Amino acid sequence: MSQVGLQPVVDGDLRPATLDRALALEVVRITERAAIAAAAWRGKGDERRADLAAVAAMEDEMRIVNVDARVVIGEMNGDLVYGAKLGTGKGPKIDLAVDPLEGSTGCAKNQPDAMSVMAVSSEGGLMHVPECYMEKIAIGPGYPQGIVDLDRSPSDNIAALAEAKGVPVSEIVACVLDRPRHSALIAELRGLGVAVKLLADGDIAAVIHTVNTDETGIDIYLGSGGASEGVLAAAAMRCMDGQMQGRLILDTSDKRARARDMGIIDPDEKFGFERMASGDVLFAATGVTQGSLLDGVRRTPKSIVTSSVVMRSWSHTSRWIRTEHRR
Ligand code: VTB
Repeated sequence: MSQVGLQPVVDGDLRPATLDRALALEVVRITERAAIAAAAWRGKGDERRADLAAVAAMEDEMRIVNVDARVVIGEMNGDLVYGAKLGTGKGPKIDLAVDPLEGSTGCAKNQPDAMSVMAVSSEGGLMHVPECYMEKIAIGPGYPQGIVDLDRSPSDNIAALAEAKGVPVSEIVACVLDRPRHSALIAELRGLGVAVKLLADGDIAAVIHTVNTDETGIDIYLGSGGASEGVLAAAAMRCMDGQMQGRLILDTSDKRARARDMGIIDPDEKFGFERMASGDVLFAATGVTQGSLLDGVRRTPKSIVTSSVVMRSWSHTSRWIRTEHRR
């Protein structure tokens, strides 16, 4: 069922919808299946097997979906690598960004926030990125456009954000991945009096959390994380309101060459989420371990319960889905 020509009900994306909206449920089925497979490896100390289980489940579930899909953001190797073709091949051409197990370390240690993630777009609607880091900045809705920018210092961005929010800098909460490469950033933020929330993993969820500050307490996401996770977060941001920028860290000639092959000519270019996820987009995630965004997979004697979110850029809807799967 195509919706070309229709208008979104509320405050949505006025570009034509090109994805069948029923696909939203298919995508959730896939992340649910991958999350359940990965959950069997929670706390077993084996990231690789947890990841392989999620990949195999995602790939297997895609076999019966009537789409002609190609992976544009995928795994380093295996069935979900860049360029892999998935689906029955009979339906519409779509592009996929997949992270079957975001936070595999957290899954292996049974720590919070591991989840299975997938974004779908019309063909050409998701940016291709090489395996590298991406500098990221994200804030929620309600601020003037461009109030934060990767070209400004963290201090300037925080000052502008605090002023726009009408609070002292000491009331701003910034989320940053807990990595040695962020020590200068964390010191700068703490020097300003910012409350820094350090993450073990999972910057897709952290970017999403900036959109809902009243519930999460998080005002801003800052720092570098995986480029693939950046595109997936951008797909979620396309479906919500908020601001996000990303810039690839192309610190070797090899990465710059691979980026060029993918159409990124200027290695210093900043990308808004609109550029990283420019098509009609769906974003879905299912919790593996208990998390701040989603509950983890829960097993009862009779069923397996999953918790997911699926978002659509065209209508700007976010559906929170609790599914009971009979054993
Ligand atoms: C982040 C985080 C992911 O990778 O993108 C991070 O969100 C970046 O890589 O959950 P480093 O671990 O090298 O910092 C993950 O941790 C997934 O591996």
